[in-house]
Amino acid sequence: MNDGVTRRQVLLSGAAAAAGSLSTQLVRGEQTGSTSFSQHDRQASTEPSQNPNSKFSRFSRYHPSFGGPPESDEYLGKLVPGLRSSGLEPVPFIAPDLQTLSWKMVDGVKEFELRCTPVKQEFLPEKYMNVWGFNDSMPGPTMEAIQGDRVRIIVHNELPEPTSVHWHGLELPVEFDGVPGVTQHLIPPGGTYVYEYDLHQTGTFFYHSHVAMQEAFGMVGFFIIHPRVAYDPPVDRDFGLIFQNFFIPPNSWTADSMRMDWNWHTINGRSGPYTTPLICKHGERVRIRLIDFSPMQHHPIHIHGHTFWLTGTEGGRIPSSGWVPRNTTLVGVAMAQDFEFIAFNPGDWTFHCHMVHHMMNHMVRQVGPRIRGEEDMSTYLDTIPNRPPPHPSLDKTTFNVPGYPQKMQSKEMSQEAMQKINRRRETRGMRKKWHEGIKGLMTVVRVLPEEFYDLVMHSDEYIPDDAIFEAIAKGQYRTPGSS
Ligand SMILES: [Cu+2]
Repeated sequence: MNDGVTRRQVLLSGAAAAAGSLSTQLVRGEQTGSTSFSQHDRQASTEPSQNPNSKFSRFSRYHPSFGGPPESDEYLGKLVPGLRSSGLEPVPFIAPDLQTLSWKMVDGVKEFELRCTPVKQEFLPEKYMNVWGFNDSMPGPTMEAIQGDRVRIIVHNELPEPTSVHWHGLELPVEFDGVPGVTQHLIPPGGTYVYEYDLHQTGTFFYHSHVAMQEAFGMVGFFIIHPRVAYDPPVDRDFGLIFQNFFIPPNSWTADSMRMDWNWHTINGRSGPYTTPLICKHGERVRIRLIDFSPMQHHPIHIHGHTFWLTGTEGGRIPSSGWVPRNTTLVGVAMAQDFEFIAFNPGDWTFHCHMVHHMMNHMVRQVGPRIRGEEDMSTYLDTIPNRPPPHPSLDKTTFNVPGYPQKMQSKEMSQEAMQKINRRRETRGMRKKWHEGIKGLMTVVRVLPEEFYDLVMHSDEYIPDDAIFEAIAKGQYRTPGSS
């Protein structure tokens, strides 16, 4: 589209972007007569917020908007549909940074294969932690099925100890429930067990080892069961995130599942800022499904700039009469919750657990003899007024600040590692220092006007740091329906 190209030229004028001065005049000029929505989206969209006859005329999908009174369907966007039509099959489920498990149809049964494996999981660039998972991934790959399917899951145990797999929340025959002793023998190392059952539910479920310490070591994965026809109101995006905690000592790369304290936090196997942002288009209806699979910690999950509706739990879809508007909701251990909202507010919005100890990485207390070379406790106590200096390898400024955890003492990141964080497509055009505010159980939801979405996600053109953020902050984007 010509006007799209013009728009890119504007955005890509690096000097202007760096100076934070995208030309408002140019952008306004371009808006006149502009139709940057693709044909597809125009067909899919019913533009209810722009249609005076629509029952959602009081809620705008493109601006912060109250909608009608609390009893109305449009209150805070409650039942406002996405840009997609009703009556279609569900949109693809996306769990950022995780693979989807493939299946093959065998005699009318969807057949999956899961391997229980030790995993070197890259929590942060070049920081490979020793945990356990499935198919060399922690969390394991996402299983997707459709209500009414019959599934067969062939589980191979490639761990050095016995295991079994439980299908969390599924109403299945007892012999396939995966509980050692109670419903089956443990699967020995090298062994295989086959689970097979029908799915009559829909919702956000998950599979996990039913050996407690293996659960604490990361053995979990999504098991999404879709309805044949997407729920109303239809969403345009369907994201999934699994939140977990681990304790990994300062000089170790191996999770310690015995600890009842936690200093590393992952979303789909990565710690902020390595968590990949969730990208959606301005005006879309978005679902985020969230599982807490931490060993012991609950997570108050918070979104910025929007209000979401709590539309589902690990028990399935909540009738809309029971939906609750929130910006923070507590997700307890082994619970799932589905949030839906209209992405009416363009920008880069933080989405995170609000526990302060979960908003950082590798928290360690930098006091005591542990960091002071060969010193033992008695030497340390004898020299309290004049403590020996830290071990040379730990003699960094950050160590002078006890309990200052954000700096990731002894596990600081190289230039190359930082590039791995900042050179992902999904981060293009964010503020240069965005990663400083994203740690531990934090990620970003990017609500991008259509033309910026295409630029970020579908072009390989250079986008200067700050450019997208600045353009949005200055209102230099086209809002559909306005002129
Ligand atoms: Cu938390």
